[in-house]
Amino acid sequence: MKSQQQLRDICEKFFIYGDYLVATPFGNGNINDTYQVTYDQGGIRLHYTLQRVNKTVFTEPEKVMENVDRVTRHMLHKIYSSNQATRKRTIRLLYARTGEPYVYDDDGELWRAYIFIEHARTYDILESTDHAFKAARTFGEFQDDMVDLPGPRLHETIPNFHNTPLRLTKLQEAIKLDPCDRVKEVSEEIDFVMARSGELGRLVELNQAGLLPERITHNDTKVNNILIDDVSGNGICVLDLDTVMPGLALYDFGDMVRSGTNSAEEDEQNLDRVQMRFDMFEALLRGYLAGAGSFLTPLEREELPFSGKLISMELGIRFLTDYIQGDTYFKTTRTKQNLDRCRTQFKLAQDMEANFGRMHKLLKSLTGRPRNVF
Ligand code: GN1
Ligand code: MG
Repeated sequence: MKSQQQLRDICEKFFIYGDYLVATPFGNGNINDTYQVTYDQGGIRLHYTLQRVNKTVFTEPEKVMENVDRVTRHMLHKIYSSNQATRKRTIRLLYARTGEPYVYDDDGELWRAYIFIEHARTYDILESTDHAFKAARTFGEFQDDMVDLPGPRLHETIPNFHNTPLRLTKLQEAIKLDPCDRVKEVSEEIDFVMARSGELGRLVELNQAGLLPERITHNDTKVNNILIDDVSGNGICVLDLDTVMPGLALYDFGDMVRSGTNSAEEDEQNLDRVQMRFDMFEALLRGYLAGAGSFLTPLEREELPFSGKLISMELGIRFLTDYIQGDTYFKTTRTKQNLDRCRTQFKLAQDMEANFGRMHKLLKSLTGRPRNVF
């Protein structure tokens, strides 16, 4: 944890008008450290977001920042060229005295700062179907905005991030090593994964076969990565752009379904509370098609229901691997938190299996009709 003096020193490296007052921890991301910083400018309090990029997870943080800089500038350009009232604000990086959109602290850690967007917040659990629709539409619009991002290809900030079969291989390696003697506690979870191992490669294989296109995707479309306007309830912009890179659109939709249909917290311990909410699925599907419908191919549409289950399995596998390895990747605040997180994901995957036919029926009813559906 950094002291106020250290945080102030970091902030001073950026061009920020006024006097530093205080920095307070902000949000509940699993990877980076985030602060809200308050400045006094001529008697008025202004806020900024300050973030330390986790260099264990992002081993080439300058490449992350090059991507984020290009993507945020492109989003700004889209706002200028669009007249939609819901899209007046977006995240904007501050530039440092060096001219770069980041600074380094004395420990060699990379920090960035954003202008803070006021009267807006994020939600861990979707509160209404209207909220779900708007969140998914905002993610869909983001993908749509990225369709014409000028080249070159973005950096892969975490290679193979959504390569689900490789995530399975990593789990199997962790099971073999069993460094913390935890494998004996998780045999049920391992069986659950192995019973579904045959379908984990489905989207990656379709991509390799040239049937699913690579796009620029967000790759972390948890619903709390959408900023919602306090007054209108509209999605303002997407947050957490570290993993924006080449990827498959379906993993983005899947992660919305995984996080947005969940009736409980991601680390809920009482699994009876964890349910896949079908009404939220419907709203997410409608919202996503409203934002991204113009470019999705027929096969991408067809695989939308499967994508939610696939990424619930993938993330469950990642949480399980981290638990077996001794909780070294995802931040934890209590023991077994990663195991609880894994179990919620598998419960959701199971619910989605049970609802698969219904999801497809809904999809057909929405995409089967030629026009004015969304
Ligand atoms: C991490 O930082 P955060 O909480 O937005 C993770 C995602 C997971 C998510 C699960 C770079 O995202 O992949 O889906 O936790 N990000 C990275 O809550 O691994
Ligand atoms: Mg986040």
